[in-house]
Amino acid sequence: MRRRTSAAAGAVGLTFVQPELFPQESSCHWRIPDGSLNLISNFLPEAVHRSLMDQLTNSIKWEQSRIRIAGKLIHIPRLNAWYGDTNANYRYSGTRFQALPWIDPLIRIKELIEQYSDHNFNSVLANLYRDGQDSVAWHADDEPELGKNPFIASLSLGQVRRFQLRHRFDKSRARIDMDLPDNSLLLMGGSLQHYWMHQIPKTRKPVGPRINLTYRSVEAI
Ligand SMILES: O=C(O)CCC(=O)C(=O)O
Ligand SMILES: [Mn+2]
Repeated sequence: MRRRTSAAAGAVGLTFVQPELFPQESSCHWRIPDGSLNLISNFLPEAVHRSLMDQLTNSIKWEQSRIRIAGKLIHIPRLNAWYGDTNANYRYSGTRFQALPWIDPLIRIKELIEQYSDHNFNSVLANLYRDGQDSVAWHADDEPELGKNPFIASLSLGQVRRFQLRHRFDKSRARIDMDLPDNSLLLMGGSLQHYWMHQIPKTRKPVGPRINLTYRSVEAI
């Protein structure tokens, strides 16, 4: 990763590298076993961030996906869309997603995250949480096409929502709760997807829309 700074509860601050590339951001590294987790605040420069929520709300081809659970097709509680290189297809709970061709804002964000993180991506899963009843249930991003130790970069825009992680095997580990604010970038790497599950729970609070973009690299399998 290019640069990191500052600290928050449960996290440790690291040192600056190349401050000229992302002058506005600050980041914290969560010291957890079995994986790596970094949260960067104010990631995108304001000129890019300013109109992005409206732009993505209007330009992404949002779909209501269905997944099969116990033989039944059910609507997932959010809208989503999968963009990527031509052969970057993805399977999730029995549903196959064919990548839509990249659109300009998604490519520009991809390039900024690649510059920052020193990782490359060939696809992005976009999620739209319309209100507090939209959510994503406990899961890990551990599908075989994501490779052995997937590096996933997750950009949040709009309404702040709670993100939770729990260890899959070590029940003595406390659940981690963090809020993902507008324009924050969560980097998940190492063995995190094998040992930890994550979710965005529903909330009864009156909350506005949130867009989350998870950049990934999928392999043809
Ligand atoms: O919305 C988020 O922050 C997480 C989304 C997520 O975990 C996923 O799409 O796999
Ligand atoms: Mn996930």
